[in-house]
Amino acid sequence: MKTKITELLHIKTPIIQGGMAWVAEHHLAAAVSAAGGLGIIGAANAPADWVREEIRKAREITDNPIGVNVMLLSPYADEVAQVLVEERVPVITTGAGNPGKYMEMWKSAGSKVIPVVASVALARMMERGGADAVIAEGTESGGHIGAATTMTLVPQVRDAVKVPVIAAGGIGDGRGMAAAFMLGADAVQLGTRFVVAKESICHENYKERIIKAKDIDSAVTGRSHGHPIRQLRNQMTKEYLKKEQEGVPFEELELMTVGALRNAVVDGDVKHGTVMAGQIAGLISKEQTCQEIIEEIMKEAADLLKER
Ligand code: TUI
Repeated sequence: MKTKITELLHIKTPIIQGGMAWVAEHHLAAAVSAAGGLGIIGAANAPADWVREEIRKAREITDNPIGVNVMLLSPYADEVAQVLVEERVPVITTGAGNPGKYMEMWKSAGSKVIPVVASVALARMMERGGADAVIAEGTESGGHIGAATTMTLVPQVRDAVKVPVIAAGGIGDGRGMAAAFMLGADAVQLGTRFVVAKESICHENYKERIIKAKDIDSAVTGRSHGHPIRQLRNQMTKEYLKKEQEGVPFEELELMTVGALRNAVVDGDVKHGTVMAGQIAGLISKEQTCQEIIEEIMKEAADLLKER
């Protein structure tokens, strides 16, 4: 399928894998890119040297383009930004903030820059600042979320900017992809479905938790202090939400979550750890290879879009 995004990024299929902390490392990113989508290495809170190594390891697996996501709240964001220039990363996505201060250095290095936006205002600002496309991410997503739904955000961003729009949040199959295209998207970004990919190094307990999840199994912690995080309900969210309701200060709540995502993803502690996942987790029923996932979604979406 050809779209503005496949042309811009030199990829075969308009499916992008989200840059998820701890999960989106070189095995997953390379597998998605090898299957024709765009794999993304999630820099998250990792040091710049780790990011450089992951880029190089991914490049040993596939010659197809691979991107990197910069989580702008990271203490290493400046160093990571520089590594991406040195490594000539073809596609850079950003999350959890405004990447304005890096735009010039990345653009002059020849990278395509694609910020995640959670509002029309930020989409407009990013376009003015030179973004090559934007990812309109709805509140259905896992992890750090904005307020607008994908259904409402995507068409409004579509109307507000001229650059291509990638829809994210709540998309897990070909129906979701076709729907996003109807709303004006030129590509989709999926996270949760790729967490359970065979090539994902995520702990089996975490994958199993997603596969067993039901439609209303997600909770949002941190709303009271302006850092909302969507994750699957467990002992951790129960305690956190209770403390939040009691008005426990932000600093104390933060202490509860230190290392909690790693505990879930790497060690498989899905009871006390943070199990970030989107609302679409309830739809995801099996572990498949990235190639199977991409082929299945593309076939389903193409059939639906043909029926128009
Ligand atoms: O970034 C994400 N999702 C994430 S990042 C993450 S790691 C983390 N762990 C603990 C605490 C905080 C983060 C887990 N999930 N998605 C992209 C995204 N960006 N969603 C929403 C936004 C966003 C929100 C506001 C982007 C820009 C923005 O504007 C703020 C500004 O500065 O204008």
